[in-house]
Amino acid sequence: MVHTSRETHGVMVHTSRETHGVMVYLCSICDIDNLIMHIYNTLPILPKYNLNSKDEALFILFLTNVPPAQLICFSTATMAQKLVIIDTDAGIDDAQAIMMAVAAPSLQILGITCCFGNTDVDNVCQNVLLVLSVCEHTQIPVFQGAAGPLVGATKAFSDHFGTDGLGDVLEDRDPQWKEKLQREHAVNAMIRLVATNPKQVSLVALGPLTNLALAIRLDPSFQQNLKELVIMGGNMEGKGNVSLCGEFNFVMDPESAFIVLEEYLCPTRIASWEYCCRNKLEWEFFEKLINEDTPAGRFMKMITSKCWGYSKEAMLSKRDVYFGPGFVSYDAYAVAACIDSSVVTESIECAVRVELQGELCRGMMVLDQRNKLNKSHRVSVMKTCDLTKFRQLLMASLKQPCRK
Ligand SMILES: [Ca+2]
Repeated sequence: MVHTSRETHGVMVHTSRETHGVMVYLCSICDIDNLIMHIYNTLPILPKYNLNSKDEALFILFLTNVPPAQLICFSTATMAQKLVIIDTDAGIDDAQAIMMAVAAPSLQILGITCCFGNTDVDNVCQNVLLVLSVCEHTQIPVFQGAAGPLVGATKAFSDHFGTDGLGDVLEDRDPQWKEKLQREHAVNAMIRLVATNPKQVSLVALGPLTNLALAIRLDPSFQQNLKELVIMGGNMEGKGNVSLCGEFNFVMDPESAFIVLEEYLCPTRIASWEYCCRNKLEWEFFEKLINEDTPAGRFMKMITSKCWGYSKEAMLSKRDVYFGPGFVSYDAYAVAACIDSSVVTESIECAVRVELQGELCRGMMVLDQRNKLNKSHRVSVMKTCDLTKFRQLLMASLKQPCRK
């Protein structure tokens, strides 16, 4: 009878092909009256419903003549959601990660802050606006942030995701993009949003950490009011992708990475480059992913179509040398950990520091597993990933647009 199910933080939706019915089980923190209103707003053509019970906050709703696909997509905006700010340098993997975040019913994205990185910050802003447009989540505010690192000139942008960050295949850029940005600077927005929601916001950092370093310089209490920080960046085995020992996000602004890892004392989780690569997925899965026949799927297929970073052949002489063949969507690992901490099955708890000197190691993250640095603050360095759950989150991210 039941052929589809999804479980997310106390919400379970079952639909049956025969009756086109849905059962919604709610945990005790949910506001049932708001949910009923929301279902009516989302599905205004509801023919009828029968409310069976509110006992113990268990709520079963039967609907008829509503396609299951619609039901699977209805919003859980009235649920208790995790508040999130995403800081990004929007390349292709950031686009994937943002899609995953906006698709997750358990997240409420307060804003997306932009930083230089994969491309210049103007392109990053445009890329974020475009991704939100594809997913029909243009209500999420986007803020422009740092255009370069704290110290020194901006390094040449990597062409890993094309010069525009999204694979150099987009022909029609939105001439009105600047008008769609918020006027407030990204760093001010981060400080304001966190101060307004103390100890409630998860900050997910997917690019160079410049905005985060600036935030703590402008407001030293910023990090104290964060619920948690999740970073994609750095390395844990001394293997580098843009330098011998350095990972891209940290190498683009080593001083900012240093400041963040020394001064952010909130709970911190790090998806290093090696973590992502060691938990790579099969290229066959990538093919399945980009062949989702949805606006998001078609968009992802287009932006990866000419990008060597998503080429099985091009990777043979690069990442594969260390880790063997596989497809890696770096930033999505950090968002997945934020959505569901059980996606990470093993972590290393230790102090870390970023090397700022040296010809070979500048920008490298060092793990202090023997506590030689005598740092009291320890972070959680992700080690292994539940790939089944990760695949599910990736697939859900491309089934968009989808109302939350
Ligand atoms: Ca990124």
